[in-house]
Amino acid sequence: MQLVFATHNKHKVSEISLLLPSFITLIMPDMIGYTDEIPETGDTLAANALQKSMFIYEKYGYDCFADDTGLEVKCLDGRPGVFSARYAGEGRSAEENIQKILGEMKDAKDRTAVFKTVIALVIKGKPVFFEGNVKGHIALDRMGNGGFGYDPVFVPEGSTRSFAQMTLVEKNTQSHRAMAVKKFVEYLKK
Ligand code: ITT
Repeated sequence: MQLVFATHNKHKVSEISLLLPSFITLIMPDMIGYTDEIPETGDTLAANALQKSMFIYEKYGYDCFADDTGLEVKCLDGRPGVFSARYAGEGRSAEENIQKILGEMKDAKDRTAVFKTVIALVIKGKPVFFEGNVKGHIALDRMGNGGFGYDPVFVPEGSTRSFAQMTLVEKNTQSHRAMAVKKFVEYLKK
């Protein structure tokens, strides 16, 4: 089965590839000639995931899926949430997003947070959604150099290490994305 993964994020591709069974062949947007930005202008993770996968489906006719992810921090009233990619401003780096969160949480006692992923799968134009969540907390400072995005400051519940201090395989045993992908794979197996 061939599926386009509507993303330009290579880290997501590496994580997800390790979790997919061999009957699924991933096609990346550039392999079908699409190298521009994939629009995501919704105000929920589900809306953005659907927008990304529908965009490719409608343009090229391929069955497709997309992942939209957000970090919800309790003491920031759920921010950055759906705006996680551009929290420090349009075009800003992951490092700048991290520094903004750490600055806002300088005096925070409650550092709990949830990482959420929604995957939207579009087969023959019909959407299905899969969600994965992981609870954890925001570290006092960045820890580790692995992973991407907010990984250096997110410590999942039950661990003392951030996602950036874990191997891909370890992150995949407990991450928001892995939880959503497992549900997605179960669905495709049926
Ligand atoms: P797409 O092309 O798939 O849209 P993206 O990087 O824009 O890639 P999202 O909108 O889903 O992806 O991500 C929102 C933000 O959350 C962005 O800043 C990511 O770096 C970050 N993020 C997503 N998944 C993450 C993860 O597993 N660990 C840490 N940060 C993550």
